[in-house]
Amino acid sequence: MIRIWGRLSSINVQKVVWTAVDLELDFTRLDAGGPFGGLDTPEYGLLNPNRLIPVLEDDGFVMWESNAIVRYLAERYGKNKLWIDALPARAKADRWVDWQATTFAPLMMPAFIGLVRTPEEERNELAIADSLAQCGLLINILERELEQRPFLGGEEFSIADIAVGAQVHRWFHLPINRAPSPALRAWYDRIIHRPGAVAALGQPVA
Ligand SMILES: N[C@@H](CCC(=O)N[C@@H](CS)C(=O)NCC(=O)O)C(=O)O
Repeated sequence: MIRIWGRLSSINVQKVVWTAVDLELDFTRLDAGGPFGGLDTPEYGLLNPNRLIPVLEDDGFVMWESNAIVRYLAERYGKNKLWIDALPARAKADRWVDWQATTFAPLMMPAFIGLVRTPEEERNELAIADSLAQCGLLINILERELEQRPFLGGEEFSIADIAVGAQVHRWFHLPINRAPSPALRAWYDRIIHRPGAVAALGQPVA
């Protein structure tokens, strides 16, 4: 039995849910974190000593760290689907999964928290502007990449598109004016109607 712990408003939970649904896995998601709480119990501490979401339980095998979970699910259940077997193609796709977590997510965090989760009168406008400027540079990188190929990993949809797709979903839902990025928008339109994306990202961005 597969269980995914975590509220669906978390991007890290969204990536895992998107992966599980696209792999057609039978799983249960349990709300935890944010308003649902539950991360400070002794039981949860045994699942994830960091007391963060998501956590995956797969028949007694416990995993935390969202992108590691995405890789695990894709390799275990997604051969010839979301998982690219051959190197170096896999490595080229895989770098985008790390890029989402180490570069894109932290740089977007001040803009996302500021514009989506903070009342207007409490916003740090300088931090938001800086974050948006940095994100603009990353969006240009994605635009150049997606002018050349349909998906981040090449010709096929892969976990690279899931990780970066969940982040780009947030970008397109920030209440800002955006410079046009037609290749990125076309890619987003290609991936956003997949069952996993609908299940993971179908609720309002919050
Ligand atoms: N690097 C970790 C980060 C996990 C993380 O920061 N999770 C946040 C939600 S996105 C969390 O658990 N926050 C506490 C809460 O939701 O109560 C991962 O990718 O899994």
